[in-house]
Order: sequence, then structure tokens, then C-alpha cells
Amino acid sequence: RAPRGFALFFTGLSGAGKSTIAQAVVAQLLEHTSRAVTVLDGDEVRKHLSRGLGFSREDRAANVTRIGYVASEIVRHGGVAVCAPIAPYADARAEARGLVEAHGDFIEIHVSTPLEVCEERDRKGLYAQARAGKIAQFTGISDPYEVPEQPEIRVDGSGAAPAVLAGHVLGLLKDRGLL
Ligand code: GGZ
Repeated sequence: RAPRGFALFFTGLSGAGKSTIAQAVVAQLLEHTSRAVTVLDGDEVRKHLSRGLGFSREDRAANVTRIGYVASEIVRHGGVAVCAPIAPYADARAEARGLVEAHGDFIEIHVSTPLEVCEERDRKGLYAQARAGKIAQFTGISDPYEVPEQPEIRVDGSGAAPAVLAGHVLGLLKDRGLL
């Protein structure tokens, strides 16, 4: 029988390091499993699955629910789904969790890099644009981020190298018998 699938659901601010840490996790995962690992990359998701959606509360919820649905299908077939949206609203995260948990484990990873660090780095210049009012509803500046109260694990992107943080995530997966 196929092993139980699981979803890794990274959530956190823009620039927190979600994608970078997710990539490091995938690299380490592939050394430990022969299972299919599918990354639902944020840019790709908004280009295809969620094309046309913006950043209103409703659109963000729709985006996160779609990601949760695709992840649930992957998990249903025993695969590993890796998702890394901002997912700022607790209710949308809970909905994604519910979809996945019908078929396997949902591991919520809060990438808790402080806003000041994300804004200071400002790798894409988006925070400066948000401060200047050129981007509306920007998470952390002019739009909320509801901090996860009970994620399976919290990692601070400013606390250690991505590979080290990824190692913490792998450790959790081993503890849970998923690897
Ligand atoms: C937040 C925005 C916004 C607004 C564009 N607020 O750092 P990035 O650029 O590459 O990642 C951010 C991405 C967020 O999309 P998500 O699909 O992850 O968001 S959500 O889960 O809330 O649906 C950022 C860019 O899109 N971006 N405008 N207003 N991030």
C-alpha cells in the first residue's frame, strides 16, 4: 500500500524566505524519499491556477483554497505537496488544512522572519513601493498577516541558513514517521 501523503504548507510575509527554505527542504527530502514531490510555486500558481486573482481578502482566500485543493489531490495519491503562499488569513489556512487532512498530514510551517528584516532586505523592492503607496493592500504594510497560533513548526528566516532551517523541518517529518 502506498505510504500516506503529506503537504508542507509554508506561510509568512513576502521576503520571509518561504521559497528559499522550501527549496532547501525539497533538496533534503529527495535524499530521503523516492516519492513524488510536487512544488506549488507561488509565481507559477498565480500565473496558471490562480491567473487573474488579485490581493483582496476574497482573492487571497480563493488562491489559498485552490492551492489546498491541488495539494489534497497530490496527498490523496500518496505524494508530497510543497506550497509556499503568504496565506495571511487563518480561516483560509484552516480550509486548506481541512482539504488535505481528509487524505494525509498537513504540516504548517510558519516562516516567522520579522517584518523589519523582510522590509530591510526588500529583495524585490516591493516594500518600498508599498510604503510609497504604489502597491495597495501589501501584506504587513497595508494589509494584515494573521500569525499562525499553532503551526506544526516555526522557523525564523533571519535566524539561520536555509539549509539549517530545512534540517529542522526534516527532523519534524522524521519524528512524525513521515520519512
Ligand atoms: C503581498 C504581493 C502583493 C500584495 C504582489 N501583498 O515576494 P513575492 O512578491 O514574490 O511574493 C508576494 C506574492 C504573494 O502572492 P501569494 O499568492 O503568496 O499571496 S496570498 O497567499 O496572499 O494569496 C509578492 C507579490 O505576490 N505581491 N502584490 N499586495 N504580496
